[in-house]
Amino acid sequence: MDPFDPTPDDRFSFGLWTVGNTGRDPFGEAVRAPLAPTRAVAKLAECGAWGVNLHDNDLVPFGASAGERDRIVREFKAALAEHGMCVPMATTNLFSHPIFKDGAFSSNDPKVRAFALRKTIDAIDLGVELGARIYVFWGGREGTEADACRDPRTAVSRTRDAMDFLCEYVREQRYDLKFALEAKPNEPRSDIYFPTTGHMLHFISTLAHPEMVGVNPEVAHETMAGLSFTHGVAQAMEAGKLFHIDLNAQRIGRYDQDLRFGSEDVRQAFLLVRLLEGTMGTPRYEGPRHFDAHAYRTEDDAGVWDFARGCMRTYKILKARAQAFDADPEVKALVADQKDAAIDPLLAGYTREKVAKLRALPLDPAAIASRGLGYERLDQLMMEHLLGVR
Ligand code: GCO
Ligand code: MN
Ligand code: MN
Repeated sequence: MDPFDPTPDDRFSFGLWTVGNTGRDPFGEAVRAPLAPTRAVAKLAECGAWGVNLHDNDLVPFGASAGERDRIVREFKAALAEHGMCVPMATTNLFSHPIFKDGAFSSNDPKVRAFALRKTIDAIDLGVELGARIYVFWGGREGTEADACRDPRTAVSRTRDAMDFLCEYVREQRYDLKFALEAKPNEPRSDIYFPTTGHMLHFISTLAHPEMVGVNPEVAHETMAGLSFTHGVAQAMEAGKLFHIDLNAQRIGRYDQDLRFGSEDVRQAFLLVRLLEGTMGTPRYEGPRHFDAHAYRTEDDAGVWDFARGCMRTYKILKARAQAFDADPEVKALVADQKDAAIDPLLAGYTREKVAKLRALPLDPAAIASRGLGYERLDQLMMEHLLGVR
């Protein structure tokens, strides 16, 4: 077997909306036929994926009757069982229907907010019925063009009300479910509230049940904001808040491209996989590796599965490259932790005595500053591992 072929142990997942993307964009019609959810399950399993995620309406069309819903869910569950696939994550579509044209939880209209809350409660029930343990919130329409329409603080507090309400619902139902908040700076709105993972991390600390809520950072979204995705993910991991992740690729300064994982900015993709896999000897991310991306509009059905296989293969290739990089003795020497038994204890845990000791340390700024750090060599070693010559 090819070592880069995905297996269920890799915990790779795709949204129904990703492989099901029909290629519609603001300038053109669909280029691919809609993909039946049951076929998505079969094909993803065949490609080596482990899980499939969904919005409520990816599976059950908006406005379906209770009978229709039950039939669709029954058939979907049968497909999951037949192909050994699971549903690790579920979410709500709070952006497609015109009722959400000015947001869902942040809308000025209490009727819209009520509808959004009710729709999410039903979608949580659906997700839990399918076995989901993570519930994602992406507020695509929660933003503005005409920014005078509301005090942005109101958007924050209304979102908090909704999150607190829904956390209580989950607790009361005794569901084993955690929430993961997904930030995005813009698109489809001119500005979306909570534009980055950092904004989300702080917001979580203001909730009634912060322990139930983490983040779902997306490569494309943080990159659109011009930020280092790896740094954002690292901060979430350090805070114990990386509950889920949306992997794809994106070039800075563009619309949300949702490209095949690793197909742009291979360095960032490498550093991200290195972080998630803990190849530096650091704690590993144990959650699903979810791809929120889609095939180019140039592709037919076969191209969709090339896309899906490509996401997973690139992840595994980068993982192998990261392992080799961190096992390289020259790299190890360059990144080795510097230890100083006399100084290290002075740097944490404030006491008045430590201030005196810090003042008394013989530190020669010019001598310290004159030392080169070898980062040119380090970065070149990374390039050589990445390019496969080392
Ligand atoms: C986007 C988002 C979405 C969300 C999805 C799940 O930019 O369209 O990334 O794909 O991830 O709605 O919440
Ligand atoms: Mn996105
Ligand atoms: Mn996403």
